Amino acid sequence: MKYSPLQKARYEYTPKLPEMLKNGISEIGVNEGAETQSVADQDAIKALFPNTYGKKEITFKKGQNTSTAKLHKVGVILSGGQAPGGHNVVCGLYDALKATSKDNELFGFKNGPSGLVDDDYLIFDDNYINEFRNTGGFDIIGSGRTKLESEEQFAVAAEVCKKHGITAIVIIGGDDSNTNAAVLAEYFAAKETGIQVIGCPKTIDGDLKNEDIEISFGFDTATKTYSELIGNIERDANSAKKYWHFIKVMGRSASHVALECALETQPNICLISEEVAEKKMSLSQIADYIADSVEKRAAKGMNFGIAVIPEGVVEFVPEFSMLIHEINELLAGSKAAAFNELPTWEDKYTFIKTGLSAEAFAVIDILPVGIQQQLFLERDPHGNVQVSLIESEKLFSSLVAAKLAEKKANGTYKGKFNALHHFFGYEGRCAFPSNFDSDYCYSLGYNAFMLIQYGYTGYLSKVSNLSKPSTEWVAGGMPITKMMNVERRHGEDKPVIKKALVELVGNPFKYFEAHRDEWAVETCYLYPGAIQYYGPAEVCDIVTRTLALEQE
Ligand code: FBP
Repeated sequence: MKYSPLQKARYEYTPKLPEMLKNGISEIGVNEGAETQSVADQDAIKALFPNTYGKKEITFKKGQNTSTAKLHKVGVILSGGQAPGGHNVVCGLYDALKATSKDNELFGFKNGPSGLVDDDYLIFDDNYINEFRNTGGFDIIGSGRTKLESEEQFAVAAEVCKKHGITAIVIIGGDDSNTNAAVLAEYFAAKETGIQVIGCPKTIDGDLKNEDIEISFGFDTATKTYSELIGNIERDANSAKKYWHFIKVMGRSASHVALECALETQPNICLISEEVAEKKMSLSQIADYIADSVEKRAAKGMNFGIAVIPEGVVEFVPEFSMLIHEINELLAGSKAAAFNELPTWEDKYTFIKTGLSAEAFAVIDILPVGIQQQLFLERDPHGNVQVSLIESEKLFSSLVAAKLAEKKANGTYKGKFNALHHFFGYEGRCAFPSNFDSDYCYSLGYNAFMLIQYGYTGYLSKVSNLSKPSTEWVAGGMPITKMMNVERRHGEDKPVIKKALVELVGNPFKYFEAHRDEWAVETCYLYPGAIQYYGPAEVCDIVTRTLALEQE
């Protein structure tokens, strides 16, 4: 069998478009709104983007298409981690392009932004693209994490575009990739290349959002996939009644994924990195918080539970950040070689003890040996600790076990604690996109072409009013510079799109906060089940709890 039954069925699914994009290209008019300003640091951003700053907000409407007809050759790039729906962005872009003229062409640059500078591409046709409609993954052209940020790269990109007659590039990526899209758009405009750049908001992490971008695509499907799995584990835990499951979910900088999964499944514990940072929580305090839930549940005869841990949490623990900083210093440059040559872990441990401050060593000392070794042995090519590789689910379960051992010795805890560990990340990034992501992504791609046709550059494709049925969605575009501010990155002040962390005053966190004490002690699990693609709208078209609460 070449295709699974669901894959075949999904090829036939027709993604829904917002009302104003539905009636065909010739009947899509445009409204230009007010001029925009960056969210902060206006003077600095304006000076850095003299050609693309301050442009107007765009909304499409039903009406006469007033753009000037021309042949369009467009290039598309997928950038960064996979997110369900990426294929549909490409399909929407392709369909709009071909609906305008059969002679229009879509180039797919392969394996991420590097494909553009390496001139590595394919040209889409119906047969090729039809195999990817409504499917997960980025395998349609591949993705990559190479950054397009230097003038040399931009000059090569301009040459490649000129060679093929390409006059617009669509970059599908997260906050970093779209920041680079804005810089590229400014470069192309300053050099009068005539090449437009349009971005599309992607990332399962959900941290590319703001007052204009309500949600990045992929978040909906990925969190529904993790929530299904967490719900299944909850049911298993509640059946067997003998394990505490420590479940790490993706989300390196922000905890939107963990929070959404908690809202969907009501686990006993969910850590939120942003809260850990705000309250300056130590590892020991976090372990106490979890151990308290274990103890209270054990007192009620429930020696089982679920703890959801966001991937990036340890970076938000102040003492841990200090430790990482000291390790990076301790092993900087040639010192790493001396460390690597030490024959045994005991020798290395003595080296570490002498090299770190007493405070940093105190943190090391409470970590399980496996994590200690991970910190020192698995470093990136620059010699830095790879925080994302730290198995924080194991770290916290072992800290909790130590706390419980103390409680047992004091006679306050009499339960049993058996921990199991899981990491849900890659499982969700390439799932078949939910109907929401199928529709949203197709609309983003279609809309990106409309922005190109109307001649805009440096814009992010924007589809909003997303908690409503797709007929009420609003399609348009927002200058990327509007989302930017200046931040210190790698020792330099840089114009960047502001990363959206979980807001502790926002509705989703407030809802979680209001319920978590009960969830910590009682068994209040919710079982969301698998994503539904066919059936009644109330099970097929549900938006995330985060989006629904944000738009309440
Ligand atoms: P993007 O920010 O590029 O969308 O990727 C996010 C993510 O899925 C994170 O949640 C995860 O930490 C990371 O990618 C993993 O990256 P890699 O695919 O390089 O292992």
